[in-house]
Amino acid sequence: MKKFPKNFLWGASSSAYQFEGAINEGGKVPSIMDKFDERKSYPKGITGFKVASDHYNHWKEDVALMAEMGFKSYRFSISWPRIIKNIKGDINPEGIKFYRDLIDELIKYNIEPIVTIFHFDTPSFIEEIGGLDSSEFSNIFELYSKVLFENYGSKVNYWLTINELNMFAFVGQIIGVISEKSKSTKWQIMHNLNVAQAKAIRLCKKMLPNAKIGPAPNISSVYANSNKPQDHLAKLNFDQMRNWIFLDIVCRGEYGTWFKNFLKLINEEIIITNEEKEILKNSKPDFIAFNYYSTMTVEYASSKDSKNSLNNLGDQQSGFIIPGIGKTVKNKNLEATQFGWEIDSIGFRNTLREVYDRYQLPIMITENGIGARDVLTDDKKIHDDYRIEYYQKHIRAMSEAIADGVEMIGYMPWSAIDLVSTHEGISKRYGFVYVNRDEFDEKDMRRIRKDSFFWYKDLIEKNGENI
Ligand code: BGP
Repeated sequence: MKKFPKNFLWGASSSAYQFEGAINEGGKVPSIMDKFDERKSYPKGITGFKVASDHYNHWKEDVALMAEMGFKSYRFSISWPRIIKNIKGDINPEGIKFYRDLIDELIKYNIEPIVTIFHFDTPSFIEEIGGLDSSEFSNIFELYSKVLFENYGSKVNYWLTINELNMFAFVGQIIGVISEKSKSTKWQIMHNLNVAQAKAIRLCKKMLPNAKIGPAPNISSVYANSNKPQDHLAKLNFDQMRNWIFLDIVCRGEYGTWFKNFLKLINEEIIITNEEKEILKNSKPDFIAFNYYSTMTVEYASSKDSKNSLNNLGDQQSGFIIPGIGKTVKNKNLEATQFGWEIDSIGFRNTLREVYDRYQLPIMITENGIGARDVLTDDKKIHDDYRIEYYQKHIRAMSEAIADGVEMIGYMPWSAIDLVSTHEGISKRYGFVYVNRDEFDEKDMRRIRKDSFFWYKDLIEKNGENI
């Protein structure tokens, strides 16, 4: 095993719409996420994002808890609809102040702020130009990025462009990031997002030459379900579709031949202008951030195999069938969480290795973690030994990847403090800190340190040497 670098960024993550609540406070305008209850695909019987963990009103206390754990970094997103009021780009000073105070508070504790520009919460005013479907989207996104760079550029050294751009394409409907009214194909939307990302990178380099910026997709190794050659081919295809096309476009500046052939196979076309090609070619990131939860296992699916289900209603790893290419299957060698996500710590090492071998850029982990139904005991404790075990295995795997030669900057698992899941409510908890509320009973929102809180604090203190 190899030691973690001296300035390794230990910390954790969150996203604005899942954590802040206060959807109508502080001059914030609506986002696509605020309208979760109008969405057909949003499950009934679970809470939405109106109140979430009320971080908007608990941010000082929340940062103090992060500092107590010894965080070196905190990855959070800025809520676009809290910063920009309308399609003209008018700025909301209260929103600017909220994140300025948050960033200052983090810096006060020597916690490096790692800012995601856009994490799923598209402002509703974007609908006025046709939403993510519009080729105008990237310009509006660039203007918003400019406001962030102007206001926080002197204090933020690490920027992340768009959270899980690849998951917009695959599970966009279930997470709710792609409007149910959307007319474009998901691949056109994906392209619009890639252009928006490239414009933000280009602008960051121009305005903040000392800052670093990277993408933050959800990446995972793909396994073939058997050693049949056609299953291996399915693996290669899913690798491309799920992972590499999204990293190739940002790191290498163009879509590979595989992707062009794939679009023909599924009878889809995307419009790419020459100007966009130029921008994509000249906007390379400084590092790769990615989110890792599990791996994917696939086998070949013949062209007669059921109908195309790229419109997945499963999750990041399951529920896909593409006739002539392959389909996802359960991996019998892996155990799963209470929510059915397979747990694969060796897969984490494998994924780190693959990404580093392919792009040779430093890596930051911006999500990893276990969603569980934590139980608050009578003496007000949470004995989340399963979470500790999950982290132990994954952090050990990461140290082994470092020994393999992977260059790592930091580890920010999901999530710092409990927050609301994308579509499974507050009962699917991820935090080191428990938030005392249920799906519909908001109780007192008290923050309670879980067992994993003390474990992680100790690990950070020892810079991971006790793993
Ligand atoms: C990632 C998202 C997060 C987050 C996490 C856990 O895909 O970037 O926003 O919520 O997954 O997923 P879920 O909330 O569905 O359990």
